[in-house]
Amino acid sequence: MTDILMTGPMTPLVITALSERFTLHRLWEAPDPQARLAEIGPAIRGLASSALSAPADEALFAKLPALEIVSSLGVGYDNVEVAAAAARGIVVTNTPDVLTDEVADLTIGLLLATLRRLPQADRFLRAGRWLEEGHFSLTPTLRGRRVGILGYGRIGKAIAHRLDAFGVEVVYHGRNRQEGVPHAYFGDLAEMASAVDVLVAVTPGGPGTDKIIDARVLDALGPDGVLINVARGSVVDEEALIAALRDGRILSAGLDVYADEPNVPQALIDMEHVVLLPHVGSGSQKTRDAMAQLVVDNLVSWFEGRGPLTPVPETPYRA
Ligand code: 8YV
Repeated sequence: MTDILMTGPMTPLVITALSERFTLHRLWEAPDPQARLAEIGPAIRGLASSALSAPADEALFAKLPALEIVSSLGVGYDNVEVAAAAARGIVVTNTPDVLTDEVADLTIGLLLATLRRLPQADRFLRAGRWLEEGHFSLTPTLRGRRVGILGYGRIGKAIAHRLDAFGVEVVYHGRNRQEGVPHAYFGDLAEMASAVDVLVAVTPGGPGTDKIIDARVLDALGPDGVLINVARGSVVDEEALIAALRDGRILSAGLDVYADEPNVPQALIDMEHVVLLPHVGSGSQKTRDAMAQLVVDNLVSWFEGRGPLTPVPETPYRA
């Protein structure tokens, strides 16, 4: 049977399905993972990985000389060093499409929760403050806002489509202007930030987008501005964000992702006017099961000689 490596725990569905068809090596369970890796590394032909596993990088690939494919859970694959994989002829797959609607739904939920302060209202009621103090304070609103989407890919478009139905204007920024789309393009992120009062980050992580939402962009968003980040923590300069929130240079933020997960800066936790989620964008049972199945299906398809199902564009496979 083909040897597959898993460096960190993944959902039971992946572990069970892979164990049935392959020899699955669960590296995190070994008493000395490095010693185990040295022993089994030469036989490994597939790697099952996720954003939460150890990075799939050159240091790991160097120990896996027979590696053919990395099947990664998640649409984002900044956990995989794709250039190093490409150089070694290793194909990388991710799990696009199956989570698009789920993440877009969650983004709308987070946006409304942030503007209308839903978690704060819930806490207010539970603390008995409705009885003691009367009505909850009036909140900001989505009404009349203009939303800028940073990252107008599959999920970005699904968010924009939902916002169209909410009757708010949507614009976008990305590397390129896209033809035949219903939303206006901004070639410069800071320019878009100054033209909107909600900025939704849904762009891939990695070196190309590292801290692109910096103090300048946040200042352009302005004192009534709200940042929603469902992308990667790396996309935002977290220190600059904390300072902007603390100084009232932006109004609020709804965050699902952080620079050093699961560590969330205490400064954010201490702020009553932000909404913080523990990276749950795709986290429904149904969607995570679909993502897990796609991780398995990519490996099965590859090792049955049918090619990868959802290869990322940077790695060598050509259909
Ligand atoms: C995580 C995500 O990957 O799809 C993505 O890019 O951010 C999430 O779905 C998921 O938590 C698995 O690690």
